[in-house]
Amino acid sequence: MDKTQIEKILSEVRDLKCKTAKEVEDARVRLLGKKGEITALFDEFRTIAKEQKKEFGQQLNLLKNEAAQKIAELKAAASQDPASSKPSDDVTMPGDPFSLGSRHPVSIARQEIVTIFRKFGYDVAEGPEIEDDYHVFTALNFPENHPARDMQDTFFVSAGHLNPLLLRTHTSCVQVRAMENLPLPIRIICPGRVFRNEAISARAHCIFHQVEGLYIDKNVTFADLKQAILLFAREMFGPDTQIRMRPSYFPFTEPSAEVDVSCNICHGKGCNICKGTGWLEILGCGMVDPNVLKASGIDPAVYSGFAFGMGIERIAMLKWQVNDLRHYFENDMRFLHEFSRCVEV
Ligand code: 2NL
Repeated sequence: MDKTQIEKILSEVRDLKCKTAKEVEDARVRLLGKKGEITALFDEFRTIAKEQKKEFGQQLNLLKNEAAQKIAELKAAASQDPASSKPSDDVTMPGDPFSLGSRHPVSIARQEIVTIFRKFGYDVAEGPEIEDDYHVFTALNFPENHPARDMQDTFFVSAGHLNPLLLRTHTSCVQVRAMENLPLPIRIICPGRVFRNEAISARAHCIFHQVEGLYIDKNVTFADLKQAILLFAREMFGPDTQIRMRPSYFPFTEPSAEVDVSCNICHGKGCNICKGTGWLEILGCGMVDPNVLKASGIDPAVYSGFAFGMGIERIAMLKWQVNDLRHYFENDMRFLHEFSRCVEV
């Protein structure tokens, strides 16, 4: 046994570099394994003279400890390196499945409403969300001092001049532009987002969605309106659905009505959804006011028409018995996933 042999292995240990876990294991076997270089030195140590044992014993122990520590360090480093070790994954395996998103319930309801009216021969019209005062209020026969024109009810984008810009409070403005620009007869529905300056609650939100409809032709009567609404209600809520109309008031229609459908949950017996009445309000409607036709250049002596408007969130609440409007705006995944199996038409 000689010193240089021990020093040579020691410097080898200090310079040792391994990339992979396999290289580390090979080095461990070569140095410290049963037939390893350091193990062999320990075997030789047993045979040397007593007086040499102290000196070589210390050096051998140092070498063994340093080698073991170095191997441990290299092993830890190699296991953190993703490129190391094990064979790569089987690239021919099928990928992890990822779940498809689903449509938002408001989107499903809108699509259903639109599809029903398309079947009746209505076209879909869309328009800007930022509108001017004329197309949202003046052309729709809103009196100059109507509260909807107030800052309290409407979000203004620019104020202080004659025709300020604002966020539309209904989609009727799209229909006004259609009356100005399209040839008669007109039969359209206008789905879209609308904005009202309201406190957020279970029943109201400052942003919501509407579908409005408009039909203008010669000899359009209130009977046509009633039949259109009845057919829509039966497509939307089931073939046994009944409707009733209650007199109402809107600046843009005369006469005006609010429409209820028979409660499809208790079938008239009375439940907490219909508050014991057996009826649920779904929309407002009426015959287009002659002033509204005139404002857009249509002669009310020749043409007449009906119009209606409904809140999509409200229809969706009734259809799926959702009791708080805010669910539709919070996008809680647990709520949205409830609609992943809803079939679209
Ligand atoms: C409701 C009531 C309604 C209309 C909207 C309309 C549009 C034109 C002319 C006349 Cl261009 N009317 N739209 C008519 C009656 C009612 O909406 O409760 N909406 C949520």
